[in-house]
Amino acid sequence: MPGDNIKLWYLPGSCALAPHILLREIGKDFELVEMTMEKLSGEYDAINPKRRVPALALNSNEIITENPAVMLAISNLAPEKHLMGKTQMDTVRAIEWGTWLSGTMHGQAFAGVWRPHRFIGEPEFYDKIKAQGMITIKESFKFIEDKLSGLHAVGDEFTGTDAYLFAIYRWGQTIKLPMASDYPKLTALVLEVSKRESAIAALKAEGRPPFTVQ
Ligand SMILES: N[C@@H](CCC(=O)N[C@@H](CS)C(=O)NCC(=O)O)C(=O)O
Repeated sequence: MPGDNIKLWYLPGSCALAPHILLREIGKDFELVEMTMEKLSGEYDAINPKRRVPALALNSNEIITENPAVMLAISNLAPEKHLMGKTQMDTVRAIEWGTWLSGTMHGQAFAGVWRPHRFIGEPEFYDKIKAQGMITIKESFKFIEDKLSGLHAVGDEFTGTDAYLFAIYRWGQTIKLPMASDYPKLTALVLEVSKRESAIAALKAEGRPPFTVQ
């Protein structure tokens, strides 16, 4: 819809895939700004001095960062779609999932494996940080698997939490975890997400191959 002036900064295949999918769900025009690791500093500091994606601009003056907040802001643009849950308690649950996925699964577990320098200055300890990160990733996927009871993480319809799980599941594939065999309930959930027009289009726009279970 004209007037919202929506802009999303993203890195291909990153956690920003989740809000990217939600933007396609709401069906409003938006602008995508593809970033690289190099572009995360410099001019981008004016957008997000934390030097991370996603960042969402609304009406050119509100800049929102942090995935759960970004997804809530997008959901609020089309409240009738209930993208962060149908009831107030669903929304609470979506935020509960989002803060844990962002803080523990992403900021602790995957960051340990991919960004060990964020935890310790001495490179000789990186392998230990990576190994602990891998343990936490596996524990976290197991936690998700045990928690899921159907094809959706929150309520009985698609929400941003499913999109977030989809983005993170792909990282599990990237690090070659046996996702399909070890996490069958999560695999069924992300397969549902992967069939949505929004997810297919978002992967394509980010230059990623179509999703497949490996
Ligand atoms: N807490 C932030 C973390 C965002 C984040 O770390 N994003 C990654 C992409 S998945 C990033 O920008 N990485 C750049 C880097 O590690 O320098 C959130 O949940 O939005």
